[in-house]
Amino acid sequence: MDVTEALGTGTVRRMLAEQTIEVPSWAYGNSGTRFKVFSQSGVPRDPYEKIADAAQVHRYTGAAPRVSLHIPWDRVGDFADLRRHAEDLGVAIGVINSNVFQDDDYMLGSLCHPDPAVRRKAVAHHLECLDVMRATGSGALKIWLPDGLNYPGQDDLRARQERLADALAQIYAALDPDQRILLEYKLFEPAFYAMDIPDWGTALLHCMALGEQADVVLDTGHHAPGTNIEFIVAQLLRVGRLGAFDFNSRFYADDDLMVGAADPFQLFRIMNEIVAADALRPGSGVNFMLDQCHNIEPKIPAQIRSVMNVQEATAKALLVDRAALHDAQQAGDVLGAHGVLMDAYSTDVRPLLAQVRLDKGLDPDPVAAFAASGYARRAAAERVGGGQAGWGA
Ligand code: PSV
Ligand code: MN
Repeated sequence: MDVTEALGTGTVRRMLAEQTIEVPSWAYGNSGTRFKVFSQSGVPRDPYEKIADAAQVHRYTGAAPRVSLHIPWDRVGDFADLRRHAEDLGVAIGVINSNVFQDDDYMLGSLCHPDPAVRRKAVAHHLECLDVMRATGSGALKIWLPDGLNYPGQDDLRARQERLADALAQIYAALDPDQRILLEYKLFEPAFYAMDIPDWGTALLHCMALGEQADVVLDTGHHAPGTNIEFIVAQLLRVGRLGAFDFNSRFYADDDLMVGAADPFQLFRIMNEIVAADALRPGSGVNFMLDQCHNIEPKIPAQIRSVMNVQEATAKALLVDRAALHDAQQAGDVLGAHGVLMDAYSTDVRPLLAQVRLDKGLDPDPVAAFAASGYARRAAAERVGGGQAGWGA
């Protein structure tokens, strides 16, 4: 489709203007691989400064009004105060992430651990996270577990599923009516023989057993190479259980590289399923989140770039001529149908998104506007001793 034509279509512009993307607090601290954590100047020294950095992403994109927290990395004395700080900066606290992967007690797992005392400790941590949600106004608890096995025979695969179901049910029973659980899966790492929630099917089975307040999180990095992720998106949307995305890049296989940098076509295919199922609308129940840390690139611009990459994929998905696609599909016109998708994907949507930003009173080029603001220079001068994002890597 011609972009000038799309510029004229109010619906596309409105949907782009309304789209929001949640950023993670852990994107702004130093991070690295297990070989080296590189230090950058000006990184935040505490959760307040992480939120200040996240607010910059929203300030220049107008599309990132929420920040996810990770507990205990973002533990503060007064969460209501942290909430006020966020609101003063124009953002809200988003999803609360539990963390049961950094305590010696969890070496053999957390909610699946063979020792009931360790499982009780892990459940209690999740109940603490529910209190953090109450204090911060967050609506969702995201659970990702490091649980799994490195060796066949190390523990009983089926018994671990029973322990998991039981522990999740205890957490679920403590939810308020307006709180929900987002359950994340990951094929590998830190365990490499069997993860206890390795795939969307396992996550979905547990969510279905729990009830309506539990949905699946799809982290784009957590699959085998070549996995058709948009199929999983379509399937979870069909049954109303796609709760959120953790967007990042499969090149790293986890939460580090910018989404869409490695495979913008895959991101387009994912967003195409979202648009086709009318799941882009605010209120559809799908939270579009970034789960990234940036090892070698400057962090705030990398988050801005990631937000823009999601927006570009979304704009292209909105430009798909759905009627023409349907007609071609019905007629069995294989190449015609494929061509409709590729036409949208090949459209340069940057002028359209520049216009959406201008409509909001923003600079059409968020990366340049942030660079010109001098924020990074000031942070480097003022913040001495900023820390790691959270883990030793
Ligand atoms: C695990 O790899 C994960 O994707 C989970 O979402 C964690 O909370 C996050 O990364 C930590 O960065
Ligand atoms: Mn994730």
